[in-house]
Amino acid sequence: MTPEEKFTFDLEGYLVIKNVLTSDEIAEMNEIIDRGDREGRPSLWGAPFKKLIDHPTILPYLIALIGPTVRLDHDYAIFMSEGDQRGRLHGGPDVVGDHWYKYRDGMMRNGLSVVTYFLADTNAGDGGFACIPGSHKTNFLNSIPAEVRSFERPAHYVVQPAAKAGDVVFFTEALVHGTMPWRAAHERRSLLYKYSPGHSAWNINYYDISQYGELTEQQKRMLLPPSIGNRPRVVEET
Ligand SMILES: O=C(O)CCC(=O)C(=O)O
Repeated sequence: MTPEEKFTFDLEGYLVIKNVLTSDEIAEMNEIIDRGDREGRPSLWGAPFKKLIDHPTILPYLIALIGPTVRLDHDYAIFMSEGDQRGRLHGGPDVVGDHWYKYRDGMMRNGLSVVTYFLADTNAGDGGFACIPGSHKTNFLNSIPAEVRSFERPAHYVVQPAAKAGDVVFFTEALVHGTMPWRAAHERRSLLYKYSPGHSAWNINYYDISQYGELTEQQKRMLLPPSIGNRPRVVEET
């Protein structure tokens, strides 16, 4: 992570990481989705999706923000057509649970965090992922009005980041976030790969690596169930 990315993540609780996927990769994934793979875990939809478990551009962010024991907790896709609605604003730093953000001695750490791959453009005003920048550090989580949480009343502190196909939004679940109604004529296509520190789990269902065919040693480490004693470290390729 660059110093400016560290500054921005600490300040806002999310990052837009540009051009993570190539146009060939986006086209290949969209073709597989067009052929009908739209249900369940995207990581099981074939090689291009399996690669996202430990994408080399994203791995340094996972290690810097979640730590070297990072594990994939769960993954799913969001598809939305014009007029579709989903979840209101939720998340935020919680006292119990796995939504947390900490800083100490130059190190940032997070509980459950999300890597969202955009397979279609999301322009300003299209809807989809929205958040309250900086709310991962709020002390007044319960003061967000219900009508702002439900997007019935716009508020200047709620933003909907624009991202192009191939970009990634990385955010901590300690950030207040949700899904604005989708307003664009084209389909929203997002893949959400959600990671936790090695000692924790959000999802009760752990990965069964026998479903995945061939996996690299790194991918196997990242699909391990939660534990911390002697857990193998995830490493960046050199
Ligand atoms: O990308 C979105 O629409 C929001 C996803 C969400 O609400 C979540 O990850 O909990």
